[in-house]
Amino acid sequence: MKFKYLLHLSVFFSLLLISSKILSQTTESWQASKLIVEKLTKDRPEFNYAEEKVPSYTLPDVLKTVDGWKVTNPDIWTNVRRSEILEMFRKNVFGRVPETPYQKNFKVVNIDKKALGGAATLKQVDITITASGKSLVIHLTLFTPNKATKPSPLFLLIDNRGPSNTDPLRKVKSEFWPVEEAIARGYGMAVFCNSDLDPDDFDDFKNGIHGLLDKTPHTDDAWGTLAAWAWGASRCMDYLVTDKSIDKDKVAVVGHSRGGKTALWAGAEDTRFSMVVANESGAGGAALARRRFGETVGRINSAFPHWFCTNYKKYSNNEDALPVDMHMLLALVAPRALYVDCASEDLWGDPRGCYLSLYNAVPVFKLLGTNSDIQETMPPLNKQVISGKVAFHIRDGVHNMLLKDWNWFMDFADISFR
Ligand code: GTR
Repeated sequence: MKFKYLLHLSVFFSLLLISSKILSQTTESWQASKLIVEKLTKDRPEFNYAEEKVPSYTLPDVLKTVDGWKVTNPDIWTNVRRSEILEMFRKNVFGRVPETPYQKNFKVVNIDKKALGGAATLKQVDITITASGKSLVIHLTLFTPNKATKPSPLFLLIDNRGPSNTDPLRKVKSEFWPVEEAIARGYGMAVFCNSDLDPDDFDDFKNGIHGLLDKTPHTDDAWGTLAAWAWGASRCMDYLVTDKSIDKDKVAVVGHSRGGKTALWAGAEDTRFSMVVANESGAGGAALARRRFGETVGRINSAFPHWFCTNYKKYSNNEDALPVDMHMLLALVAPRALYVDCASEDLWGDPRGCYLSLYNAVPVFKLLGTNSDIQETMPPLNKQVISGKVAFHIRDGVHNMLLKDWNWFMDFADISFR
């Protein structure tokens, strides 16, 4: 009897503990788990995962021109400051697109008007780029909802994971590109593979689009691989604006991790994208470089020497010398819609650095009249924050892009594209 009573009591207290833990996760500002910090620090002691070890830093003022003028109205932003910042990112971070002329051709190579059991139309479009006597094909796959009575809003994914995640025949389904769910919610879904533009390896810029467009010698501000992928997103957009089933004013560019960095740069360079979704984009994406938390400028430059322009290497272990930080990249999306999100176990990608970057970009969204305002403290785990044209969440779990994330992106698009 006494034993049974004690058993009940212990079950009761365990339940209480679990529910209070769940409650605190859903109501308290997110904090990195101590266990994960310890584990990651042990695995990679040369990198910092501890908040208290973040060095003090000063961010460049996003709303002050190079000549020291305060940006007090949308005109000064649009006509002066935005171009200054874009130029600094071209010169120092992602690199400049060469001005080599090229031809472009679209060819719809397959149409299935009864895809997904009749719910969608599938189109496969070859976008051929020709220059210097060579050509390259970007294979764009596109689903649009058949029940639509007007052109559909659309998500264009930059696929950095390979075609098994984006099967046009839908035999293999992946949460990374949840076409069925998006179609059911009235969204078109398009995808292209980043490697169509440029294989993800360092070969001194010979292969991919570099082989067609690059001038020699490869200058210190010439584009790297991320900029080449972003350029590919724009060539897909060139086709999308011609397709009557798509609302060209409601196209979101989406990317995960290295694809997230790319999506941000695509949105900065090409204002036809009316929304940018940067999923766990980390270093070289949304995360503030000056925090040196998780992946650093030095590490990304040595592990992926082809991603950025050569000038970016000057800032390896020298972050304070950067004339920009990543809040300024996010600001380049304003006043269009911007979604930044992170995963709680992905400390390599510095979730807090991504959030603070968004927080420090918000003054530009505000200046441009988008009614955006977010707190400096991070929201709780799994709690989406939407304010005007900016949105954020930190999802529980590891580095990935899941249906849960996509549902939040679509919730934001439902409001933003209304
Ligand atoms: C990592 C890299 C990150 C991120 C990631 C990914 O190895 O350090 O910056 O881009 O790859 O793309 O999955």
